[in-house]
Formats: sequence, C-alpha cells, structure tokens
Amino acid sequence: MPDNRIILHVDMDYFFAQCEERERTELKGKPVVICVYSGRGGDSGAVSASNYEARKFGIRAGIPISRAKKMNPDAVFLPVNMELYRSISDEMMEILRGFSDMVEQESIDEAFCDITGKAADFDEAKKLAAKVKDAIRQNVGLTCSVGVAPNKLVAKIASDFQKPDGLTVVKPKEVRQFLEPLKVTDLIGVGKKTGERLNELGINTIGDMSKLSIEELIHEFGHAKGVWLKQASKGIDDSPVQEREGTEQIGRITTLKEDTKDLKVILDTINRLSGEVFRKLEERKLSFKSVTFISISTEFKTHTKSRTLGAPAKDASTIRRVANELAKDFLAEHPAPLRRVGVRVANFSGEKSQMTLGEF
Ligand code: TTP
Ligand code: MG
Repeated sequence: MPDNRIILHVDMDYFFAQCEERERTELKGKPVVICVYSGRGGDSGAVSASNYEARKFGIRAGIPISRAKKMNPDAVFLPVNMELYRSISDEMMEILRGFSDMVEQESIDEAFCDITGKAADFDEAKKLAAKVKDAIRQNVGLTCSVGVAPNKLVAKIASDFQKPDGLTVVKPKEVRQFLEPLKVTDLIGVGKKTGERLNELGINTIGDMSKLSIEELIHEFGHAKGVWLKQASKGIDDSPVQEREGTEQIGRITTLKEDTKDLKVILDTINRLSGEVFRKLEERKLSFKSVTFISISTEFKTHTKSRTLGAPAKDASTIRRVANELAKDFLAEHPAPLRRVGVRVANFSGEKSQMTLGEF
C-alpha cells in the first residue's frame, strides 16, 4: 500500500433528522428527534437521531424516547423513515462516485473516497473536499462534514473533528500532533472495553498510548491487537478503500407536483425516474436483479414493493415495466393519494464483479 495516499471521509450531519428537515421545511430551527418505537406501545423505544437543536437539551441517539420527551416535551418526535434516508443516502453516494472511482460506503451516511489520483497534494485535496461538500449541499440539499488525511483511520477522526458542516485536513506531517491529545476511544477499533483497560493503566490519550512499547501492548491485548494499537497510536493504517459488493442500490425519489392517486401522473413520474436510474446504471455498466417501487403517503408513511427478477437485466424497459406493474398493484391495494414516489434497483452484477471472479 503506497504511503502517499489521500483519503477523504464524508459523514452527513445529524443525518436522519436532516433528511426530515429537507422534506418538511417547517421543521427548520425546531428540535427534531427521530425515534425507533419498539412496538410495545406508548413511548417505548429509543432515539435514533436528533438534530443540533434537540442535542442542546441533551437528546441523543440511544436514549429512551420517554426520557427525551421529559428533556423537551415540545420537540418534534418523528418515527424513522428508512426508505427516505436510504434514497437520500443513494443520492449522496452517487455524488461521491462522480468525484472518485474508489468509494467505500461505510454506513448509511458515511463513506471513504480514495482521491490519490485526483489531487496532487493536500492543498488540492482540500479544494476538492470543499467541492464535494458544495455538490452535496446543492444536489442533495444537506450538509456534511469531511475529513482529509493520508489514511482511513485518521480521515474518519478528522471528519468528526469540526461537526457540523466541517472540513478538517490532516497532512501526513501533522498526523502525530493531531492524534496526540485525543482520547484512545476516538480511534475506530478501540472499543469501550479496551478503552477502560487502557485508562486503568493510566493511558487516556492516543499520545499516551504511542509511548507504550509494542511488547507492553502485546502483553496486555494479545499479538494482533497489540500490534494494531501501536500502529494506530502513530496514525498508521494501510487498509485500502474498497467498494463493498452487494450493499449497493441505485434509486430516485421525487415529490409529486401535488398529492395524487392519478395512475397516469404516477406512472409518468415513475417512467421519468426509471430513465434516471437507468442512466446511472449504464454509466457504471451494472446489471440488476431487483426492482422496487417506493411510495410515501400524504401522512409520510412509506411503502415499498419489490420484485426479484429471474435473471439479471440491464435495460431501461425492464425497470420501467416492473416498476409500473408494482405501482399498479400498490395503488390497487392502497387507493389513497401519494406525496412522493420512487424507483430503486439493486442486486447488482457487472464488469467489476466479473473481474473479481476472474482474479481467483
Ligand atoms: P451518525 O453519523 O453517528 O450520527 P448523525 O449523522 O445523526 O449525527 P452527526 O452529525 O454526529 O454525524 O449516524 C448516522 C445515522 O445513523 C443517524 O442519523 C441515525 C442512525 N443512528 C441510529 O439509528 N442509532 C444510533 O445509535 C446512531 C449513533 C445512529
Ligand atoms: Mg452522521
């Protein structure tokens, strides 16, 4: 692995809550809390995301909904709408792919890009990162925070360094200094247990840990982990940015001009979206094996209907035909006006996966 890489890590700001703000402008400026209800009734369940206004009241991911309601009864509490977040995530990932061929989606709102070939040095990389942020803001309508560093380990910490809407560049020479004062648990891979054990040994910061000898670390944590901790404490990480196969999907969602259950309007919209999805597939020379129709009702309820094809397809007419059939079936079952509709394809195969097979 070359040691002169330039890696970018993008992490969307308060993602689920920001997606809701984009869809419902009336939420802007209010505390917004996204909840996963357990299904046991009432407020049983946990907070999944909160915007920065809600965080001022101490409301964060993971706390019980009932506690969040006590912290601020006037906040807006919304149930998770994964389809919406997934489709916005697709939009964001596609923007990133426009900047780099090497994109590794890490979670619904995070990705690494290897931009080594796109920027001659870290000053150019900073300009490119600013362009990425602008493109996401303009095309997706959301803010994100970006870290630029010589590897994934440091880029990920950097993206979290100045949230929200941040851009942090850590040049190779600055890595040690950047990491030194940070907590050991800021290193992705140092979990709570390891962090507690290190704290017991009097090691709190990454700088403290870098002073331990590799023998001490191996003695305490075993060989593999000890070696890794030593490397990580010095900001060394050789792991490559790799596209994760099988997790991808390409989708498009749009808001209808007005709420409607008019089949013709809905099918016309689906045909337009199918065309957009097809163009993305064609650019990347991918075949798909599943098609999904997505609908969001006037009450913001999301429904999806999917079909898996007998064999992979790569043509626009298959997307259109299957999406149309799914939409017709859906409207026959749920004859109520829709606010938004979408089309998604997934289960890809293509040149990339064939090449991977050929290598073995
Ligand atoms: P994060 O990126 O960890 O958080 P965030 O985007 O809400 O806020 P930040 O500005 O600090 O990046 O997670 C991304 C999404 O994943 C988040 O919006 C909701 C979801 N999530 C959960 O459902 N449960 C959790 O415990 C966490 C941490 C996140
Ligand atoms: Mg985030």
